[in-house]
This record gives sequence, structure tokens and C-alpha cells, in this order.
Amino acid sequence: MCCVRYEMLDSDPNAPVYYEGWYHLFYQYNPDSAVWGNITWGHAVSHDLVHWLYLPVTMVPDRWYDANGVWTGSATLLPDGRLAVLYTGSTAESVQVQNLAFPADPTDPLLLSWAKHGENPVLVPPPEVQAKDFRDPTTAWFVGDAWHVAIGSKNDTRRHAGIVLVYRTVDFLKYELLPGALHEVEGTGMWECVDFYPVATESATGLDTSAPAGPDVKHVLKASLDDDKHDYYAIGRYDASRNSWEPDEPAADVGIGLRYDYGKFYASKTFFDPAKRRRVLWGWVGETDSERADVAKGWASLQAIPRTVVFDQKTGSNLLQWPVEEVERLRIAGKEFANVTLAAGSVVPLDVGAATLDIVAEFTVNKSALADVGYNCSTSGGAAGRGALGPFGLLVLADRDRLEQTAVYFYVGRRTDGGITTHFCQDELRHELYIIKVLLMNLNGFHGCKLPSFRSSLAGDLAKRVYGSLVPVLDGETLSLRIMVDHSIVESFAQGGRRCITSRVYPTRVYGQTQIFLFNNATAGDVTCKSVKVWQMDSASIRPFNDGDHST
Ligand code: DQQ
Repeated sequence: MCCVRYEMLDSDPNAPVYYEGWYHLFYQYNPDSAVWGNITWGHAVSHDLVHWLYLPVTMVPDRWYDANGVWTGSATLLPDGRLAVLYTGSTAESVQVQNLAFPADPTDPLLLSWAKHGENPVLVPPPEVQAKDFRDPTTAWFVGDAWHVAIGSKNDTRRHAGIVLVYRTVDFLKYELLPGALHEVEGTGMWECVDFYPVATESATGLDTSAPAGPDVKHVLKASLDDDKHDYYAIGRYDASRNSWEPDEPAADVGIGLRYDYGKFYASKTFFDPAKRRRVLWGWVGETDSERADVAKGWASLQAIPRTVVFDQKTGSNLLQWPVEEVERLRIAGKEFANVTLAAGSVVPLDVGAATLDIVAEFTVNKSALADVGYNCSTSGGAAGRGALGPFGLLVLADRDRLEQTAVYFYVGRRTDGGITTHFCQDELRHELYIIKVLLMNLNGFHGCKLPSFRSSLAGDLAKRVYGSLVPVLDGETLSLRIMVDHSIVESFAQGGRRCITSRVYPTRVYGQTQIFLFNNATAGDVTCKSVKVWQMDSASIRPFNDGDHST
């Protein structure tokens, strides 16, 4: 395994924090099984966000107020260096309450032992929300004379609105619910794992969660939509005096606009890293095979490679997400290919073979060939479709015959008003039609024919789809992709991280030696791959902590 991968990890990242020289990641974890249940907090530490050491589980369901699970929570580093953790406990009656925990020994940089506060639960559901719709407290931010904590919920009396409640507290024990909701969006349902943080609009420096609002600061509101299992965000303005946040673009509000990731990525959470003055995003990447398969393999779910998040100063309308720079230290043997012309309908193999790769590619197209209107990643035939100017891009985790492949690509089209649109897509489909075709070819003895691809996997029992989004491309920009490939995951970033797509794929034919290809399915004209750099990635060495690690 390469990069940042955690076996047996179950789901949501919890309370990420930098404490006394260590990055800590807690996570929703079922120590007994590869399926959800018996939720405790797993715990791992790292010096560099890449090499991780597992520690014993931190908190288990051992009180009446978390008997049904120690659910998601967040950490707040107080100015005096103390750490306060708020988490949701699900009681035996499945009431969601908020609880306070703190390090039993604050001098221990590993934070091995945690104490649950004697006054728990510190917050119970207010009368206006359902007992099962009150969870996942955020990192607290300081405004005026008190800490503020946001909690996600839903309001069915207002057309199934997702809402964010904000509480004011001085001591993390007593709370006052602020009037109104910080924000709500009708029709979006329960908001899980809300995140709320400032971003600088004039620099790429990350901001502490308590950084005050101001002309050069906007606030990001993120919600994980329980109804569709995607993480949506919007950028807007926070007015603490009115307990209100409003998006810059109401038509792209939380839950109806931008997603962090257009693939498999959920329950994410950011933290401010004071060591490198950056904001880092963690997200849970679940499996897309069956629970039966997860039980058989004995583990389920990954954490995506941690990403820095910054405001995109060029577009002014989205975040840029990018794998933390430390991941680049895993790059070993690298190869570069320059100015590869991709004729219409061509597939060009690249001479690299490894299952763990970091790929950076840049394309230029001849826009005079532009013709098509109305392209859609999910419904326009995926990577196998053909249009005037796309799809073109890369095939990764492919076998030599391309019976299996995962396609990461662009499609350049036109809007009805004549403007140019660029779609960024990832195709992991397994088209039954192709399987039938191949069976027929075999039955008819057409051996040696060029076989159509089965896409990412020949295996059955998988949920596969074509993911995608429009991606902003500004005048003068080339089309750029970064693709992180590991054995069963492909994490892709377009245009410097304006849009991201993560896929879980389960290739059966690559046997550790995967192939990658450039491809161009456009019918009208060549595409040039200006450059593609491919690095094989070293193993990240993720293992249990042992005594020798104390001195590192
Ligand atoms: N997972 C936790 C909840 C949260 C959900 C329970 C999101 O606290 O809302 O395991 O995946």
C-alpha cells in the first residue's frame, strides 16, 4: 500500500489537530467488524501527514450518554494550549447529545488517554429539532467574549431544510443557543458533519478557525448531506453579530452548488495546521463494493490523501484543494513525456508500470474544432463516447489489453450561448453491453479482435458510475490534471484543484503492474498532451506505534 491509507478504518475523520509536534487523526471506527456499528474513536499520529502510527482506540461507548456510539466530533485548541473535544454521543434510546472530553494527561504529546467530563452530556437536542437530528459539533471559534460551536440538524417544518445551529459557550460546559440558524437551505435534509472556517481571499495562507471576519476574509460553510452522501460547500460572508452566514452566490448555496469532490468523499473535516499555517481537509472514502466483500477482506474504507484548501483568487468562486506537499516525498522513479500528439480516436501507452502513481498532465486543444452543446459526464456515454472535442485524458489502473481501466478526462464543449464549457469526468463504469458484446465475440470465434473495455473492473457486485462536473478554465490556461493512483483508489484534481473526483475501483487483472495510457476519443481534431510526468510512489509505512517511536 502506498500513500495515506488506513486498514480497518471505518468512516468519518474526527478531531484532526496538531498537538505538541504530532498530527493526530481520530476516526469513526468499529473494532469488531468491517461494517458500521459499535462506533468508537480510532487514533493515529504522524509527523508529516503521510507516515502514520496507529495508537490504541481513544474513546469507546462506555457511558449512558454514548452507549449507542461515540460519534463524530471536533477538537478546539484553546489559547492556553489545552485541548477541548466535543463529540456526539448516541444514547441507548438513540438521542443525540453532545459531550465534552479532554486529554487525561495534557503533557502526553500522544494524547493516549482521554477523560469524559463528569457533567456530560453538556448539550441535549433543543425542542425545535428531532432527537435523532442533532449531531457532529464543529471546532469552536472565538467571537467577542465567547466560543461558538456549530451543530448540524434539519427542519422538516421548513420543507426538509438542512440547518446549522450555533451555540455560545464560555467554558464548554454551559451553552446558549443563538437565535435563528446560522444558515439553512430548504430541500437539503439533515446536515451532518458541518464545517465552518475562514479563508483568506488575498493570500494562500491558512487561517485559524477563530480568525475574525474582515474584507480579506470569507467563510466557508460545508455540510455532508445525509440524503445524497456528498459534501457540499459554499463561500460567503459571516456576520457574527446577526448569527448569520450568506453565500456569495445564492444559486450555488450549500447542498445545491459546489461539492468538495464529485466522486466518493464524505463526512470531511478541516483543521488549521499552525506548523505550516495551512488549512488541511480530511475526507472519508467508503467502499463501492458489497458489505459481503468488505467482511470477507476484513476491512473497509479509506481516508483520502489530506488536502490543503485555499480560496481560488483567480476565479473568486471556488476553493482549491491539493494533496499536502509532504506526499511528494514519496515520489521515486519519475518519467516525463512531452508534446505527445493524440490523433482523433487514438490510445497511446505510456511506458510506466506500477500500482501506485502520482501523475501530472497538461493538455492543449484546438478550439476551432468546438461544436457540441449539452454534454454531461454521467449521461453522454462516459469515456467510450465520442464528441467533437472529447473525451480525452488518461486511462489508469488499466491492464495491458484495457479490459479494465479507469478513465480520467476532459470534454470541451459549447454552451447554448456560444461560450466554452469544460467538463472534468471520471469513468469507473462496467458496461454490461460490452460484456455481452465480448461474450458474443467469443461465441462467434472472433478471437484476436480488438476487445472493448469493461472499464474499471471485471468484478461483479460493485456500484460504479461516471462522475463529473464542469470545471472553470480561464483564458490562457492549459487543461491540467493531477491523478493520485493507488491499488483501489483514484484521486483526481483538475485545474489546480478547482474540482476533484475520487473513485474506488477494484481491478482484477493488473497484478501490481498497471498500465497507463493517454487517449483521445474526439472526432474533430488532435489534442496535444504538452507534458505528462509520472512518478512511482514509495510506501508510506503505516503501522502500529511501538516504544521506539517515542524518541522520533
Ligand atoms: N457518522 C457518524 C455521525 C455522522 C455520520 C456516526 C456521518 O456522527 O453524522 O458514525 O457519516
